[in-house]
Amino acid sequence: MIIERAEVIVTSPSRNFVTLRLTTDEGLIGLGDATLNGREHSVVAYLQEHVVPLLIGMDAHRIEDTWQFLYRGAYWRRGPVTMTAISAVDVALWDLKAQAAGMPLYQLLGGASRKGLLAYGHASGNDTEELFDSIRHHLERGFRAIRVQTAVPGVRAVYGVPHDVTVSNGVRSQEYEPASRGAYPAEEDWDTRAYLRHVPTVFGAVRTEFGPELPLLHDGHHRMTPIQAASLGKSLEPYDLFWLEDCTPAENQEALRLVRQHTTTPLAIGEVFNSVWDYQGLIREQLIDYVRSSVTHTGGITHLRRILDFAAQYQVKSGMHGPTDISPVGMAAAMHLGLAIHNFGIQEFMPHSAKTNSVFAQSFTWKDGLLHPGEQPGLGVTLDVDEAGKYPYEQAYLPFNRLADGTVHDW
Ligand code: KDG
Ligand code: MG
Repeated sequence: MIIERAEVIVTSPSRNFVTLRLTTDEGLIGLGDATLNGREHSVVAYLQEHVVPLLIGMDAHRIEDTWQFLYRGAYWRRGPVTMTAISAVDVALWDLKAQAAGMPLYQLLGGASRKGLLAYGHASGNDTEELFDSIRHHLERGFRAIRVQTAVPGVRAVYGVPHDVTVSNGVRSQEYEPASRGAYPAEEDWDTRAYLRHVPTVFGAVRTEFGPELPLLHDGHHRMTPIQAASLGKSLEPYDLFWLEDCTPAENQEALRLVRQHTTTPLAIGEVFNSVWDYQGLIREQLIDYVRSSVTHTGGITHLRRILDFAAQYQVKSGMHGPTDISPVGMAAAMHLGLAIHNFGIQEFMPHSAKTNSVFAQSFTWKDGLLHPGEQPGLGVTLDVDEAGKYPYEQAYLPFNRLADGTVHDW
């Protein structure tokens, strides 16, 4: 199975996606997600200039060898651009191997360990009424676990809460898309003390309204110092969160030690990580409970599986990143891996738009609150190249934060 063509396809149906498309001498087509939100073209260039020329003529069956060749052969290790590019190649090769074997990818990874994947949706609101509506809306759509994000009094725009809620036929659109198209990032503002005062009151109200059973999650989005994060974890304990995500900026693994000493709220981290080395201390010291990495940004199935196998030794589970900036190809890879591993925890699931789905045909199912990647050979995703061509790339940036005095703060 020889790689004859390797194309990097950039398309923007609702938002930007980058996909690596490999074609073999037998005419099989394998796909890999290479989308790095807000920095898409860096991965396009990495792939086009430095990786595609190496792939032509290669044996597509040699997944491990190709991974090591791209990782070690580059000399420069790790980093989101490199690891996203390697992931795209790795996932496209797994897609091809599974198609060649005539089985869905999860079968090649060891077969199903469960019926389907518990997935959480994103509920949010500017006030309690909006938030409750949004939670009900997600429950009606089948979600059995809900991430709760809320506006903070006095703060203009907050991560996770749509600024412009659209209402069509009486239904509010509650999907939050942080990257905004334009030539400059949107500026948001932030006040950690106001946030720390407000969030526990919101979770209290949600528990009173929806009862003790519903798994609730929350994303701190890297904004707190370790001691602030410890204080939030402690004040949320009565509301029994499934997890508190990214409570501190992720670069400093030691910060989590301090947080852990003060709270039993489960911790999830790692959507901006890209290798096992980012997790080494966190997992070995059992400072986290969930690994947030996506297949897309962490060196593909090959490398994320290695992280999750390491995590399993310490009872740390998966919680793969799954916002809309993980393309349908990346989501399919996550679903196959999640179905196969033993230490699956939960999958983030933010459904893609109809426009996105017109470019990427998918075979996953969503039933009784569980995702399943489907039974088609390979990943089960195809890319309609003509349809993709209708949506050219549009510059888009993630927002950034400033404090009241103008200081740039983590977004
Ligand atoms: O590209 C950035 C988003 O993927 C990120 O803001 C989403 O934090 C996120 C989440 O938990 O889904
Ligand atoms: Mg997050």
